[in-house]
Amino acid sequence: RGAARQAATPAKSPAATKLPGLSAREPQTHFPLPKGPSIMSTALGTVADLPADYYDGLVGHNLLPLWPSLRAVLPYGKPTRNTRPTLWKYSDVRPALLRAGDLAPIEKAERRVLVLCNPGLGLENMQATPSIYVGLQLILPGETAPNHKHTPMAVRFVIEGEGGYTVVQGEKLPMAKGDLILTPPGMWHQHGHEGTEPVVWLDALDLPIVYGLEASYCIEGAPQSVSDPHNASTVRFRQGGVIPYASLAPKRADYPLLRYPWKEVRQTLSGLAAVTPREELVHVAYVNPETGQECMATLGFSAMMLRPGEEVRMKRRSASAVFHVVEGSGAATVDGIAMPFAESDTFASPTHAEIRLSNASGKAPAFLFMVDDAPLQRKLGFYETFE
Ligand code: 1HN
Repeated sequence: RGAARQAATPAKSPAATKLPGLSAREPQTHFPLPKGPSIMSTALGTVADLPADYYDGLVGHNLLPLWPSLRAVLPYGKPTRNTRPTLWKYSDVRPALLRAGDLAPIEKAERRVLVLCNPGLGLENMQATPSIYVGLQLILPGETAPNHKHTPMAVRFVIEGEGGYTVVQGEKLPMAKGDLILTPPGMWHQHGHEGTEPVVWLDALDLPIVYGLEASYCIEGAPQSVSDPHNASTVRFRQGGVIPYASLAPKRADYPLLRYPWKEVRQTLSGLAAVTPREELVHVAYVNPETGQECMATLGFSAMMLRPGEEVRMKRRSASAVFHVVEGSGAATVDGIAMPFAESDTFASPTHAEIRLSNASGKAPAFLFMVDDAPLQRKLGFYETFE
């Protein structure tokens, strides 16, 4: 019976196992297929408790019984998490990225990126968390990355170098360290570099979600010309709390602000720190200035300041997250895994994680940028925080 059971395991689709990269993803393996006795099974037991001919007959018709797998897909109390708390040190990534500058000419590569892959999710799936793709992108002086648009949304968070810029729908968005630049779904974007030193930024995309929906694709376009050299962060939304009068009645969900300068965010955090009790996290959210709501539909962006010597426990949340160190050094402990961080390091946290953050310095503040999937979870109706 046991041998028959093994043979009855549904065959993997040949296409799914042969293609490299994201295509190697095998949806069947996202939860364990019933193979034998398992504490995950319901009271009715496992596949081994079924007559072999019955099980084989089901599989032959592309059917499976739910009850042996129910606990696996719907565990009690807390979701199953394969995402591992993972730290990517900039001191490891940077030299490899600079070497890619030689190995991968931008004309051929389109985007020169090293992807931060969570080992718990399978490196080939290019997921930092189940919903969040993160890569570090290098552009060298004089280079341009061609114009395209796609269904996943993207943001850039600048790590180093001056003179880089992105053009989004004709609006030229200069990039300085710590600036957040939005590339909403379906909007044309291309990158350029007018400076003299390498420019590196972090890309965060909802690619795993959109790819999982089998809805990820792009369209190439002719180079954009800059129609708006004044990006909205310097003109229409120069200052938080004061917006163009016409924005009081926004007509539709839109993206009025595509660039959030770090200079302003850092000042805001420093101001907020002065009035935030010691045990509370100094934390701001990037929002749409017209609606006051999250600026993108799926992923959320926020920034936090760890005051000198500060050690905080974050409220446990149902969202997964990626943290990037803008300034300072310290340590993160995620579900008991300690990850000492320095400037420009990046780390991932699974859903429902216990997160502690500490600033190693007693003199200087530390600043972190965070990407999470709380906006999507809220829309799906299950976002939670726990005491
Ligand atoms: C993309 O369009 C960019 O525009 C970077 O710079 C990384 C990763 C996957 C899919 C599209 C970019 C990307 C990407």
